[in-house]
Amino acid sequence: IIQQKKKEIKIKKELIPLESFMKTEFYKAESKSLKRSIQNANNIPVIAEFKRRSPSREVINQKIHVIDVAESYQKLSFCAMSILTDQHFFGGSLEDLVLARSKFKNPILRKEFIIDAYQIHETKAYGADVILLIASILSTNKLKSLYQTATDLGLEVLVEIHNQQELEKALEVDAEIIGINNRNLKTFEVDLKNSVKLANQIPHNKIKISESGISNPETIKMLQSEGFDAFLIGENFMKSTPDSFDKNC
Ligand code: IGP
Repeated sequence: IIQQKKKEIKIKKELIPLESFMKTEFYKAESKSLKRSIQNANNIPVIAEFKRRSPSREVINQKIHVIDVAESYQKLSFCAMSILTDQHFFGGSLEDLVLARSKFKNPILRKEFIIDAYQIHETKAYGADVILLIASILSTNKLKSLYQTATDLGLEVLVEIHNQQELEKALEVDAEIIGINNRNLKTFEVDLKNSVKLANQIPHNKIKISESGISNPETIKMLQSEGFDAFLIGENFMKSTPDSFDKNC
């Protein structure tokens, strides 16, 4: 995935200079805070994801339209929406951010393999509010500098971890929002026990998000009792139709 990203970024940098992002309306607008949205939620804080397909599942839902999904997520008043913008592996696009923005009012998280500051300026120009930084694919120094770039632009950062070593990286950059991915990105295996063990080592002042493989209220209750503040859910919604999302809540 990273090799593919590097290639894409190189081509994009030649086609669309970074300066052109700065002229967009979204770039000048204020970004919404995920932290505040989670803290002020009056229901269970859910970050609902839009994802057409993934490397672990070839087809999740190819027919569904991002605008319809954003509208339904808005009606269900989810505290944030996450959008996969990777084309090659997830079938997403940057345009999905703009389309979702027209219907969804709470913060939008750009789910992407971010390895270059260029992608962060791009995120701001396409109207998303939060970026994902995956600790496993970034050195501590790189994580630090990308985190800083995002913060300078007014974007919040969700730092994703899966093990102890990655947690240390997240703490070193003083990440305010830490996501524990229940799914191992290498084996695609979901392990909630691993997540709970890690969560107990995160200081209380951090926002803790549990990501992946969540499909029932019992799991959410258990994770809440272990101190998780919010839940990132994709497939469980995406495998049905927008008018029946509420049944999957
Ligand atoms: C959503 P799920 O199992 O509910 O569809 O998972 C989300 O956590 C998952 O898409 C994800 C992801 C990622 C995808 C978490 N971290 C990093 C791509 C890259």
